[in-house]
Amino acid sequence: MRIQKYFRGSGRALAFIFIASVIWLLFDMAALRISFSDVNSRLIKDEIIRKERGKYKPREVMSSASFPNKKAHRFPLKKNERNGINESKMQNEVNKVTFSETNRNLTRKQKLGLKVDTSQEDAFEKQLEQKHKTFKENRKSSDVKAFGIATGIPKKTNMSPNVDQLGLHDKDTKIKLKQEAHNEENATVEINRDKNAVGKVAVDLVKYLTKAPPVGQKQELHLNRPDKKLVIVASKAQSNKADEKRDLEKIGISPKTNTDDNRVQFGHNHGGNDVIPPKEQVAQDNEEMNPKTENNISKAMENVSNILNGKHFKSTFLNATTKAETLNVHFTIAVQHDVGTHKVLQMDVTQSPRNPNAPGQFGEPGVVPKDKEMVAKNKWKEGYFNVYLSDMIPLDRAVPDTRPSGCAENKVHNDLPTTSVIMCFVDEVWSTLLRSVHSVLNRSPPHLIKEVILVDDFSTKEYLKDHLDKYMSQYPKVRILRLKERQGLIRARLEGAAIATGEVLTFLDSHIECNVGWLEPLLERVHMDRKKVACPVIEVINDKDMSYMIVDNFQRGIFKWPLVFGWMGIPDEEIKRNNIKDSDPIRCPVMAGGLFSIDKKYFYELGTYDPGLDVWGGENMEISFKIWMCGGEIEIIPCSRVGHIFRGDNPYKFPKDRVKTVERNLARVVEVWLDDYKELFYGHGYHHLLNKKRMDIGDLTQQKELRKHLKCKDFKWYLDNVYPDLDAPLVRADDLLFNLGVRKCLSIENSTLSFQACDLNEKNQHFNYTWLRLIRQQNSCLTAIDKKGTVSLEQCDNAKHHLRWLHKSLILDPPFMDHLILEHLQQPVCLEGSPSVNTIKMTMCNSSSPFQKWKFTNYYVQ
Ligand code: LR7
Ligand code: MN
Repeated sequence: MRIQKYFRGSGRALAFIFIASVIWLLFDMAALRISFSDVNSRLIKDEIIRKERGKYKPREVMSSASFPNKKAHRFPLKKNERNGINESKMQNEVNKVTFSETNRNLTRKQKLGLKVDTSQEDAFEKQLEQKHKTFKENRKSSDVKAFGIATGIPKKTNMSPNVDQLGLHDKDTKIKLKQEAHNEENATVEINRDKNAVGKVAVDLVKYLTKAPPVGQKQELHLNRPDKKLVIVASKAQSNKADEKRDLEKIGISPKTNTDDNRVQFGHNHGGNDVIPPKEQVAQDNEEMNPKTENNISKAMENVSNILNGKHFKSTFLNATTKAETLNVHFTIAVQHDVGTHKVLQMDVTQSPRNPNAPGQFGEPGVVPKDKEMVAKNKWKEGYFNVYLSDMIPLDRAVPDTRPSGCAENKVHNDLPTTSVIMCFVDEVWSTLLRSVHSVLNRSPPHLIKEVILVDDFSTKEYLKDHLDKYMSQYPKVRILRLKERQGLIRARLEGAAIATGEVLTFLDSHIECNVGWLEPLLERVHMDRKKVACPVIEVINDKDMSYMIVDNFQRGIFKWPLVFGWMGIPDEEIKRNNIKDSDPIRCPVMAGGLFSIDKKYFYELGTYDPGLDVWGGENMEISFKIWMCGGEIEIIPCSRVGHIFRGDNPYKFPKDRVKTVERNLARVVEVWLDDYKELFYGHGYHHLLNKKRMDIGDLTQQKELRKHLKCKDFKWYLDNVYPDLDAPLVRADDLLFNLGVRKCLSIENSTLSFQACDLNEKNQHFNYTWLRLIRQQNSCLTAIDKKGTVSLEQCDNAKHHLRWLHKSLILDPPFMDHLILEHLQQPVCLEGSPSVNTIKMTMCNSSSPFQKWKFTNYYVQ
C-alpha cells in the first residue's frame, strides 16, 4: 500500500518500471557490482538498464512522476467549525447561485449554496474567512525540491494592462498610460486628453514599441473610452501577406471578421481582407524613415484620432511603419470596439440546499464508518480510490476556494470564446464521473460551456450505458459519444474533438472537481493568444479520504530522462528576483496531460495528437513538444484550479501489455521530436526499443511530415529556450581518449586504430562515448571482432549490443571505473593499449594495469 501510493498520475507506468528497477537494484546491489570472477551474471544488460533508469533517486521519480511532489495540504476546516447552520430551515432557502450582478453581495456561504441563516451568518463568515486566512498562511510556497535546483524562469507573458492599470477611469485631463514593459524597463506615456491625444498616443506607442516589439504579439491599450481599444501588432517590415495574416490571427484578430466598411490603411480603404500595407509603404531595411513613411504614420494617427473622436466603427486597421532602433518594424494598429471586461464569475450552483454535515462537504476528508470498513475495502478496486466514500459524498459538494488572493478580483474579457469540455472515460466510477460533470456544469458560466462531451471508450460497466444516458438526459449540454471499440484515451479525445462545436477544447479527466472560477482564466489566456495552451493547477483529491487538497504554488510541469513527467518548483530566489506573483501564469516545458484548454482551430493546425499513440501515456510529451516547437506556449494558470484523484492503479485493463504500450508511445514521440537527443532517452534504459524485432513502433512518416510542414523548431531550440535547466548532454563523454599507460591518445588513421601524441586539434583523435555506450568517431565504432581480442572499427548502429562499452559509473567496482569493458562478452575483457605495437587489444581485466585505464577529455556524466 505504501508503495502503491506513489504509483499515481501520468507517469504511473514509468514509475512502475522505475520502482521495480530500483527495488531490484537495492536487493541485488552486491550482485550488480562487477567483479570479474563472475562477470557473466553481472553484466547482463537488464542490470545496466536498472542502473541507468535508477539515476534519479527512486523517491523523486516516484513522487514526481505520479503524486505531485508539490506538497498537498488539506483545507483546514474541521467538522466542529462548520456547525453554525440551522439545518431544519435549510430546505426552504433559495440556494441557486448565479453569476449575475445581484449575486455580488452574496456571502461566501450563499455562494457555496448553503442556506442563509442571518443570525449565524456573521460568525460563520468570520470562521470561514479565518480558515481561509490560516489556510493560505500555512501554505508553504515550495519546500519540496524534486530533481534538484531549477534555473529556468518563466518569462512574464502578460503584457496587456487592463483598464484599471492604465488609469483610464481617471477623469483628469491627464491620463497616465503605464505600460508594463515586457523588456528591461517600464515605459510611461503621458498624454493630454485633447483632440490630438490619440495621435500622440500613437506616436508614443510607436516610439515605445520600437524598443522591443515582439513580432506577432499584440500590445493592447484602451484609449479615451474603455470600450475602445487600440491593438498594435508588430511584424517584420517586409512581412508577406500570409505572415501578417498569421500574426493577426495569432493575437485573435481574424482579418476575415474585420472587413468592416471603415477599415483604414494609411487613410486608404483597401477593402477585402487585405490588411497588409502596399509594399512601397514599408520602409526598407537600413533606410532612414522617409517622408512618405512619416506621412503614413501621421495619416494613421489622424485616423485613429478621428475614429476615437466619435465616428461609429466596428473595427479599424491602421498600418504604420517605423524604423526601430535596430530593425524595421511594421505595425498594424487595429482599433476595435472593446466589449469590456468583468470580474471573474464565481458561480457555484447547487440543485438542492447543501448539507454542511454531509461527508466530504467543503472538501473535507470523509470517514468510513467502522462497520463499513470491509465494504469500503472491497470497493477500492472498482476505481483504485475510496469508492465507498465517493458514493457517500454529495455530487455537488463544495470545495475550498484555493485560488491565490487576487484571482477573484481579476478581470476577464466579456467576449471569451465558448468551450467544449471533452471528458473521456473507461469504466469510471459512477459517483466520480457524475461529480466531475456536475463540477463543470455548476461552476462554469453557462454561456461559455457549449457542451460537455463524454466519450465512452468502450466501457464494460453496465451502469455506464442506459443508466448514464438517462441520467445525463436531464442536462441538455451533456452529449455522450460511445466508441465502438476501445481506442485508448488519446484517440478517444480525438473522437470527442471531432464532434466538438465550441471554439476552444477543454480536456478533462473523468475523476476531477473543478473549483470556482476555474474556466474563465483558462479561456482568457487562449483568447488573448490562440497559441497559448492553458492548464489549470491540478490539485489533489485524496484517494483515501476524498479530501480536496491544495498544492504548492510555483510548480512547473517538467520531465526528466527518460521522459518521466514531474513537477518542479521555481526556486524562491527566482521568484523574488522576478517578482513572480502566485497568480502569475507559469510557463511549463511539458503539461501533465489530462487537463487543458486549447483553441480548437489551433489544435487541428498542430495536427492534433499522433493518432498512432495507444491507450495511455506519452501523449502529454508529444503535444507539449509539438506546441512549443511549433510556435505555441504551455502555461499553468494559477487562478484556475481543478482537483484530480491520483489513483494507485488503473481501474481499466490495457488491451496490450501496459509497459510495452507506454514504451511504444514514448518511442514514437522521441523518434519524431527529439532529434539527436533521442539517444538520451534510449540511453536511459530503453535501448531495447531500438531493436526493431522486439518493438514495432509503427509508421511515422505522417508525423515527420507534419513537423516539416509546420516548420517546427528543433529540439535543441526547445531545450535552449523552453527548458534550459534540463541536463541534456548529447553524449556521456567526448574529445580525446587518453590511455594512462601509453600516455597517448587513440586515433583513427586510414581506418586503423593507433596511438598518437594527444592533440585536441586532430579530429581523428576525437571520440564520443555515447548514451548507447558506443565509442564513436563519426560513423565508426569500436568493437572486438574476434575471440583473440582484436579490436576494430565497425559501422555504428545503436541497436547493436556488441558495440557497447562500460565505463565510469556504469561499472560499480571502483578499481575498474577507468576501464573500458565490452558489455556483451562472456568473459570480462578490457580494452588495453600496447605501446610496443602502437595499437589496442582486448584482454583479461586487471585493476592495476594503467594500460587498461582510459580517460576522455570531457565527462558529462560520471
Ligand atoms: O484507455 C483509456 N481510455 C480512456 O478513456 C484509458 C483512460 N481513459 C480515460 C480515463 O477514464 C481518464 O478519464 O482517460 C482519462 C485519463 O486516464 P487516467 O486517469 O487513468 O490517467 P492518469 O490521470 O493516471 O494520467 C495522466 O497521464 C495520462 C497519460 O496518457 C493522461 O494524459 C491523463 O489525462 C493524465 N492525467 C492528468 O494529467 C491528471 C493529473 C495527473 C498528473 C500529474
Ligand atoms: Mn486521471
